[in-house]
Amino acid sequence: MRIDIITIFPKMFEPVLGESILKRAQAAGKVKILVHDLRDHTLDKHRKVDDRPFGGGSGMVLCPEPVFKAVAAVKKSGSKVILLTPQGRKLDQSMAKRLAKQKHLIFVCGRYEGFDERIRALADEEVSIGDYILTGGELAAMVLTDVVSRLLPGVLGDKNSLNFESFEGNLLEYPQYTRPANFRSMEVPRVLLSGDHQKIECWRAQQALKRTREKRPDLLNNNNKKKGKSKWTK
Ligand code: 6GU
Repeated sequence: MRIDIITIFPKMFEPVLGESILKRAQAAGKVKILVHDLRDHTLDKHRKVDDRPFGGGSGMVLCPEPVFKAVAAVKKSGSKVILLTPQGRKLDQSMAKRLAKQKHLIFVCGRYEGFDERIRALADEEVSIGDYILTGGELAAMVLTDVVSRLLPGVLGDKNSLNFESFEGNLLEYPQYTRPANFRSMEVPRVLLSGDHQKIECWRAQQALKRTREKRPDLLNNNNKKKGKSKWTK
């Protein structure tokens, strides 16, 4: 997959793209991520990307011209243009899975004060990462890059780690333990040390359900939305 990110703060992305799984995925050629400075697509010597709003009001508004140019410079047939804005559809795991099937994503980072409404015409989709306001779309673009990239074939080493994670089949993940079996008098549940794989599976299923009921009952009342099935709900 290829991801192009259009932003006025390209440096914000360096530390995130340059570490850990995103770094490895790029090095292995599983995903190609290019960050573009919106100011490179301005025509004036001040490299101006925003202006005062028509009709008055506080703050500055992102101008359409540089954004249209920047998108045109990377767009090919089959590209999907996504505008990061708090007005977008809220990101969830099923949206991530759908986007992970695309060949080419273009993320346009909006600014908190707003962008010219005509920029919306460029977007195939508008995406938000939650009901709160960020100072800009950059952190949202990083979140989207991360959730999509880790779903690409070969990005996560262990195939199973995708199968049983949270939100599969609308359930939170079961509790996990590692050594030591007794840590400061806190014991690992005995069943996990039993070696009885059927029992362990059963315990994990019960725990996942219990946890979800306790922490995120909304996920259980939300079955209509998700298509993902876990082995527990088959
Ligand atoms: Cl995509 N942008 C901004 N500015 N705030 C947000 C957001 C995006 N998603 C949630 N809050």
